[in-house]
Amino acid sequence: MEQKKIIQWYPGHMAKARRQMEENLKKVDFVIEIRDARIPQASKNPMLSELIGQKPRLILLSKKDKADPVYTKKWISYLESQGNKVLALDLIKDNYKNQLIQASKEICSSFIEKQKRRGIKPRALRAMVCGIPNVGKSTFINSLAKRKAAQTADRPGVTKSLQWIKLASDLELLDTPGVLWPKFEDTDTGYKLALLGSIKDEIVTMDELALYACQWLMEHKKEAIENTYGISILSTPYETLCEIANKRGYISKGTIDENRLMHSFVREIRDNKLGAITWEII
Ligand SMILES: Nc1nc2c(ncn2[C@@H]2O[C@H](COP(=O)(O)OP(=O)(O)OP(=O)(O)O)[C@@H](O)[C@H]2O)c(=O)[nH]1
Ligand SMILES: [Mg+2]
Repeated sequence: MEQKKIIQWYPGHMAKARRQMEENLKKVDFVIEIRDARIPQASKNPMLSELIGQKPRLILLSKKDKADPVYTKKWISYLESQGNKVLALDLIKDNYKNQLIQASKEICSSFIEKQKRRGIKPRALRAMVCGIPNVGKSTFINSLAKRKAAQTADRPGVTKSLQWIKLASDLELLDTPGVLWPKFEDTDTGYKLALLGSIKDEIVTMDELALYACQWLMEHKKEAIENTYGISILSTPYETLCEIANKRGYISKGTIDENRLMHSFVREIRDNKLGAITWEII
């Protein structure tokens, strides 16, 4: 395997996204931070804590259906032990509106109490959704809004009015999610983000991803490979992948069709053909 490289990717609109996020944050009582349940640490938004300051935060672990349930439990306990309110969800299939309203009231309880003490009728709580690319922000908003929430046009000179989605008399969501980028603290984080789709495929090659994923699975979950492909792992990721190619018949003109092999291995991981896997062991 070639030398691991550090993945560097800082899109130009990051500063703009941050500014927008700061503006929107002023208008909400709390933040719903979506992370991918398969990589709860790597899919974290490093700037968020600094940006939200003292505002309460609800961590939503998305794609629960694609993560290993044993590790999802462990991650929830860990994040809760750090003082967070956490929900793990399948954002597509679960019906989570009531759970969400309940959790929102819990994390904003002191604010609600304060208003009551002052004799003010508590107004609807306001939240904004944020997270790194591809974690499920739009899926979440659209499913709660029961419609395709309006996408704000990115045209210069147009003042965008904020749109709110009323979920109940006591909870409103800002319909534009905040996107911030993950921090590639180390090479592993970058590979995991790319493997699960939060970094564009052009940044890392399929060969790199397949080799990385195969090595990780050989170290942490070899049965996923062995059971899925009906092979025994070999001593290196490349040899193991070649074994898969032979088994699958990814052969072209007498040699292994590496392109097909690497692409299909990564696609099958993304499609959960190797089972529900959490790529961060806790
Ligand atoms: N299986 C599964 N897929 C999900 C879940 N949530 C979202 N997805 C899928 O993940 C992909 C990304 O979802 P989006 O809602 O577009 O993510 P996003 O955070 O809005 O992404 P950006 O707009 O690129 O920042 C889509 O293909 C969704 O269908 C989930 O809980 N389970
Ligand atoms: Mg989106």
